[in-house]
Amino acid sequence: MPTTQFDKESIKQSIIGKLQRYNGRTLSDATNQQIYNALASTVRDQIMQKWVAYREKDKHSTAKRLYYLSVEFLTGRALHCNVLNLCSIDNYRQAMEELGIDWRAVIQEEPEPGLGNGGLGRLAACFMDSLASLSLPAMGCTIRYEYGLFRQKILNGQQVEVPDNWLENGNVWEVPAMEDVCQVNYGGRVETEEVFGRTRYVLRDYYSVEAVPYDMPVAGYDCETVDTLRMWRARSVKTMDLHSFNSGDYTRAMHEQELASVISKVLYPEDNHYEGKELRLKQHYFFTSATLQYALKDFKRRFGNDFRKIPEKMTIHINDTHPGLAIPELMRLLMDQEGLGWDEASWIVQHTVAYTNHTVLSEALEKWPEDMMRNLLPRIYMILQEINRRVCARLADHYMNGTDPRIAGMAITAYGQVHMANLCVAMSYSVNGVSQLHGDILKKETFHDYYKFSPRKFSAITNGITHRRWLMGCNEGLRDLICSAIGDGWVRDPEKLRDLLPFRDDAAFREAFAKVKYQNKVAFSNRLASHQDVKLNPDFMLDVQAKRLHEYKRQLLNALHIMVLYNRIMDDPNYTMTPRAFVFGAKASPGYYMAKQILRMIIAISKLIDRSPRAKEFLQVVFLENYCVSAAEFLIPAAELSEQLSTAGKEASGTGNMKFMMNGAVTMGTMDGANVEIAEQVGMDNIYIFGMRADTVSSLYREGTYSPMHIYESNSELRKALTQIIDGTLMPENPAALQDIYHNLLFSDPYFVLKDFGSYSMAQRRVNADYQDREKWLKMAVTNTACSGIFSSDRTIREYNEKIWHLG
Ligand code: 26W
Repeated sequence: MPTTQFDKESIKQSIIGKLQRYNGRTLSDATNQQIYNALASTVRDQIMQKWVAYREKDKHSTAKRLYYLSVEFLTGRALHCNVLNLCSIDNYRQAMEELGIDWRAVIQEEPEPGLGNGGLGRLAACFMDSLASLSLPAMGCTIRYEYGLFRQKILNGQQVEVPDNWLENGNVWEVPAMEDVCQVNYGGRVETEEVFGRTRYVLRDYYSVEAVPYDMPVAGYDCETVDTLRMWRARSVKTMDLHSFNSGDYTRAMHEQELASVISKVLYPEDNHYEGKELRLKQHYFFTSATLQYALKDFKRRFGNDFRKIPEKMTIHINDTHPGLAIPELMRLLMDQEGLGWDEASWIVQHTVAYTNHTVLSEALEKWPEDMMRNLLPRIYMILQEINRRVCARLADHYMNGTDPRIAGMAITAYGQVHMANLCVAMSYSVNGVSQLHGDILKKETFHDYYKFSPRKFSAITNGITHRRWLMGCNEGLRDLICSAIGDGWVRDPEKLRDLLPFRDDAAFREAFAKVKYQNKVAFSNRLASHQDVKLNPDFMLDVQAKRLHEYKRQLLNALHIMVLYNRIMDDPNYTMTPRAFVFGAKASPGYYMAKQILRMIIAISKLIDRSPRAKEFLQVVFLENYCVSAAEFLIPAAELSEQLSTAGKEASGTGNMKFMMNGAVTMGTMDGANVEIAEQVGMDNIYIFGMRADTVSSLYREGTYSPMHIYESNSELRKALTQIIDGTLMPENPAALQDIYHNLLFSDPYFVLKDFGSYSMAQRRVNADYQDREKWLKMAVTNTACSGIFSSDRTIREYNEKIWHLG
């Protein structure tokens, strides 16, 4: 079937027609937002044609399907990438030009769906793009949050959170699928019934919430596949209590409605820190149950009641433990609804569910209070207890000792808590880490005892990013330059980017590469000027750390180093250095006190430098407000140095590191997560590696002998920078404001900031010198882009499919 294409003329007609019909406007008096809507719904029309055709074919397919469950999908704006994947960029661009519309301005009108916190959610979005582009049958499943991650404002040097009402002007891309509305039940009590000699479990006195699916098409690149991202919205089962309404009690009538809809009201702004909040548990069960009800319904439509075939026909992939209730929920549906026995249901689950772990930080591992689970989901809790009983019995057998201490560590319910990671490891057929190092840590530490028990379950699949959004979409200058050098084979096979390697030695190519980078810096600095009233000098080297604010990611290492540079400049009138602009992009969880302190410190440093004409000659610090996918699309193509500073062993993979690399930034990083593999790809000459290795960190933790005070005493530059946190240099109007950072570093330093500082500062000296050598630096930059192909999520998805899913 030929790809459905809209030619330039029909695009123009469609936009003008839509403006007239929906807005009663002509082009000349339409706002950019109205034009965006007309343009986006034209693109949508084009996708819908493909979607209908694809779904018609898919309906009759007997192929295995993937359900990818994730509490976050950080998709970013859809318009540009959709047009890119439809291979229609030129048609749309020309149509817009002939209509006199500024394409770049109009695409900025799209509200960004911020339905994720960071890495985990963005990974899920990259995966959807790759799944569709590789023509694999998949449905992404999540919650349709009315409010996404908060928007960040900086007021008086501090973060202020503003609600993200992304649906305010409607969402062009979604379509409700009313035929799949279903109910999710909470509370009540479990009763048993004897039916034909079998015990049946029935839930009584529960309350229900209705789950309404909204589908977003995910069009693959240059192919017929259009997969679906299904987002569930919660609403009350009773549409309205008419009696209360008629008797004038409007508030009571509305009450029910509102209670139900809170479930899909807002995304929790937590990243790598778990809190046992009941609403979060409700959210997790809500979209997991709705998804499984649908998956089972679809299975029955295709294969009838031959449930033993489930593992052959679908994989339920759980993105971290958040959708882990898929395990007891699938058992519940198979036993209570379909009448299967425990052994059969449990066999099916253990061959259908696959689990990816994304973090080893203990404060991030989900453990739900047993009481909460019992009250909110009594039948699910019963099933969890029975799973636990059987798992522990098997372990006792295996260890030939029912009191072996390892059993408590592996149990699903223990010490009044439900341990979600143990549940997922025990009951999934596959457990994977997201980088090679992370996979090893899971085996050696986090899940060591489970690994010994069933080693073949465990694997490592290194994360990836979609090169369509993160190179072709956001860096058109570089895309065109690459195509002019090596053709466009890399678009389908990104590992062909390696063909760029010989161009390192081509001076003209290097200069063209530098020119693209410079233009991207100018574009980024223009965006900054219009969003934040900050003037960034594009002639400064652009050094970027953009990621969630977290102690383990060590923005503090960067901040302290800037203070040291500031002091060198201020203390020595003859000192010079390569002028550098440090850009930070980071949101802090609203309740994470230390993260907010660190954010304040960075802004204080920025102001300190601004006050000093001498420091300003060499340094600039910019805090980029509201770091999000759209901001990243401007920032990353402009970056020259990528800061990846996590304490080794703590960052499961990182994916920002890959985006920077692909866009020609050189990495400054520890041997952590995927940095290790980036180093392998580019070679040690094209990366700056510093700091302790993961094994050293882990023995330091075990020994417990680390004393940051020693380092404070022996390193005078560091000592001075630390003192300036509290002596009024940074915070003249309130010197004590940041004292908790100071104390934390000096008396505890749980992430070894001081320990790694010396090594970091040495590596930064090398950066400073190397950047002066233009030829050397550009060779490194080109090498990074050339070696980045392996980090395309197409490679990641192929690996998942070969090792875990076996779709199609
Ligand atoms: C329950 C609170 C909570 C919320 C989110 C705990 C943990 C999370 C996520 C698992 C945190 C996360 O996003 N992890 C990141 O996942 C990326 C994708 O695999 C990795 O690249 C990052 O290293 C990892 O921090």
